[in-house]
Order: sequence, then C-alpha cells, then structure tokens
Amino acid sequence: MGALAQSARPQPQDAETALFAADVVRGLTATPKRIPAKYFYDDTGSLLFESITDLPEYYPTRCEMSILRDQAGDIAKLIPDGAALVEFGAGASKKARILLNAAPQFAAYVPVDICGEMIEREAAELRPDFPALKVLPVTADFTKSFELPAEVVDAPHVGFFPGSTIGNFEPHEASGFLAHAGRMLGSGALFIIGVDLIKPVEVLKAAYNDKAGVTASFNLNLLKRINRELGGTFNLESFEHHAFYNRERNRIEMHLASLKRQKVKVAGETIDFRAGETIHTENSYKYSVESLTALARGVGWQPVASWTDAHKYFSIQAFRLGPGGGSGKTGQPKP
Ligand code: AVI
Repeated sequence: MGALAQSARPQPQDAETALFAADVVRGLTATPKRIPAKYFYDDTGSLLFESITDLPEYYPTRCEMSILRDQAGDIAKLIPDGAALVEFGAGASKKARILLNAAPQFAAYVPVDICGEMIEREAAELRPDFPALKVLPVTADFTKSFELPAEVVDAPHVGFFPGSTIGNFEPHEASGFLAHAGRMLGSGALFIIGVDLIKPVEVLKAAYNDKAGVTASFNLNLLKRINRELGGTFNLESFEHHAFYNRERNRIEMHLASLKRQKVKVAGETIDFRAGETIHTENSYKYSVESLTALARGVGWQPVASWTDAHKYFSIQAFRLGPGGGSGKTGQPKP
C-alpha cells in the first residue's frame, strides 16, 4: 500500500474501529470477498435482528422458546442445588428467565456479554423478580477467557448457549468454543445449548428470505455501517441480499451481491467489484442431534439429554463435562 493511500485514509478513532477497518479491508481484498458476521451487530443491526426473531418465517426463536417452556421441568431436574447459570453471549434474558423460573435451586445467574450496558440493564430488571438469586453480569468477549465472579467459583456450573449462535461458527471454531466453554465451566459442569437442525430446504430458505425484507435490511445494514464508520462509499441500491442453502455443508450462506461492475472506497482503499460478485457475510450451520453430539464428545462433553419441538426444527441439547474434560483444543473461535 503506497504512502499516498496511507495518508488519504481516514484515521480510525479507536482500537475497535481500527480492527473493524482492518478486518473489512482484509476481507474485501480477499478472494472470494467476505466480512465477518460479528460486524452485523451495531445498534441498528441488533434491533433488526430482534425484528427477525419475530418474523413468521424465522422459526428458530419461536421453536427454541417452545422447547424451553415445554421441557423446563425436565431440564430443571438436571440442575444441582446452588448452581450458577453462566450464559455465554447473553442478550435479552428471556430464555434464561424460563430456566431460572423452572429451577429455583439456581443460586446465581452470570450473563456474559461484550455489551456491558445491556447486561447491566437486563440484570436490573431480573433482580426484583428473583430476589434470592445473585445476578452477576460479566462484561467480556465470551469467546475468550474471562474471570467468573468469586461468589460462583466453587458453585456447580451450568453453561447456557441458546439461539443457535453456535451455528454461526465454522465447525472447527464451534469445537474450539465447546472446548473453551469446558475450560471456563470445569469438569462435572452441565452445558445447555440451543441448536438449529437440518430440515427441508424450503423452510430454511424462507427463514432467511422473509417477505418483509427484514433479513435483507439486516444484511445491507453492514454496508451502511461501513459507510458511516469507515468512510465507505457503498451505494446500497447497487447491492442485493442473497441467502441460499449449501446442502454439502449444511449451512445457510448470506451474501451481498454487486448488481454491476463498480468501484467502492473503504477506509481509503479502492475495491473493485465484478457484476454479480458477492461479499460472503454469514454462514448459519445446521446440525443433527448426532452431529453436534459428535463435535461435543470430541472435546470431552458427554450427551445427557436432548429435546426438540414438534416439527423437529430446533433442539436443546444438554451435555456434561467428564473428568479431565475442558482441556481439549485451544483454538479461539471467531463468531
Ligand atoms: C444469530 N444467528 C443464530 C442468526 C442465524 O439464524 O444464523 C443470525 C441471522 N442471520 C440471518 N437471520 C438471522
């Protein structure tokens, strides 16, 4: 990169923006072009994702909530007295609430999320409803090592990772994440994971191509964010949302397709697009109960129970970490 390009580039305001710029420029100068899915979630993207979860076509949230409600009694039987519920990537705590209501033997709830403001706000709403529960938010990137609060270090640990967020990791990253969760929770811990299942392609395609166009807005919002935060010149009219099911790899792929040959500036770099060329923005892997179990077993988690909804669209799976577990692979997952 020449000195001129260097000096023309807008100066990143902070380390986070600098990392965003570096990831976007690296991804857009790679072949094929890609941008990590974690960058969807600015304020607008987070709101759009909340709207997605209410769409008639987007079955995962409804199915997961129905499994949690219907099976809460059975899940509660697995929870030891005085346990701490550790939620990885806790957003709104509505799923955790179902478990906390069903299992009053929980002594503590530890939501872990990079967005401290949101988990503190959720914690403030939970405390009056669960006066006997210690609510101890931890602001941290849940994919990296973090300190559990001292109050829960010696308690039995129950991990919770709902929403099929595990599906947004590449399979090797999912395995790395399961190993990491094992190290955080320790041997004997229970881990409750929400996982989207392989199902008829039409159902999957509809869920990521909703009629109201909310998923398209969610995808295109990434370009708006790049324009705003990285001095990008994307014209949103000349990119289109594409989502399709890749049968070989059991994943929904989301892309942004360039509708014409064009040049776009991002963080001082000029990026060339061919007509029809895409930016790969997300993978959403679908598992079978068996394929997730195989992944979990590989890093020491033993299957305890699994539940699905009436259509078998979604699953909640429970695992226990065997002795010596949690010392598996060390690779850091990148959501
Ligand atoms: C957050 N994650 C599990 C969602 C999914 O279904 O993979 C993100 C999403 N992308 C498009 N719609 C929803």
